[in-house]
Order: sequence, then structure tokens, then C-alpha cells
Amino acid sequence: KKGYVMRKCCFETNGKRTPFHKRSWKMFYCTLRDLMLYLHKDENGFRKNEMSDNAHNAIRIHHALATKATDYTKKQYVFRLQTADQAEYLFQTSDSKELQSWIDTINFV
Ligand code: I3P
Repeated sequence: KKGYVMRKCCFETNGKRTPFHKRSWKMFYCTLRDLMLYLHKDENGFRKNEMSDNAHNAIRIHHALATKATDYTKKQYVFRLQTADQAEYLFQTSDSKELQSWIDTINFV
């Protein structure tokens, strides 16, 4: 699965709250492959395989959990991703179908 999403970091690995200057929403072209979620700057970065070796822009989704972020009311179509190493992110998708599709893809790979 691939597509544009907005991402916000909430907790770093080990459960430490993400500092203020790193908590803003950013757009990424996101691809899911081999139990990794790769965050590219855009489709071009994806084609060139840019950043895919950069740990900061790849999230391990083995034993991760994606759930609708019903408590986050500032934006629509947002899911929360909690990783095995206790990092936490919010991802905004384009519509309810995309939201469900990302959640199912992440949870059932
Ligand atoms: C963050 C940015 C985020 C906001 C976050 C801010 O500031 O405004 O949009 O999250 O609030 O810290 P900056 O751009 O200076 O990094 P929300 O959109 O969810 O409000 P937070 O610290 O309460 O997460």
C-alpha cells in the first residue's frame, strides 16, 4: 500500500514524549513493505528509494497497532500508530475509506 498522508509524532521510541519542535504535522509519501512503513518526501523520493535506509523515516510495524484516533478531534480521518518499541504517531488520511484501508493493512500484514 502507498499514498500521501500527514504525520504527527507524539511519542518517541521508549515512550518519551516528542519535544515541542518536532510535534508538527508533515506530509509524506508513505509505503508499506516488509513490515516497514517508509516515509518519503514525495513520490519521486519513493522511486529513488530515498530515505528508506534512514531509521528516522522508517517505522517498524511488526507488533504495532493502528487504531482510529477518535479522541483526536482537531482533524478528520486520523489513526494512531503505536509501535512495539513504544513510539506513537498520528496519521491523517484523505477519507474514511483510506483511513480503514491503512488501519487494516498495518494490522493484518
Ligand atoms: C506544534 C504544531 C502542531 C501541534 C503541536 C505543536 O508546534 O502546532 O500542529 O499539534 O501541539 O507543538 P510546532 O509547529 O511549533 O512544532 P496539533 O495540531 O495536534 O495541535 P502539541 O504539542 O499539543 O502536540
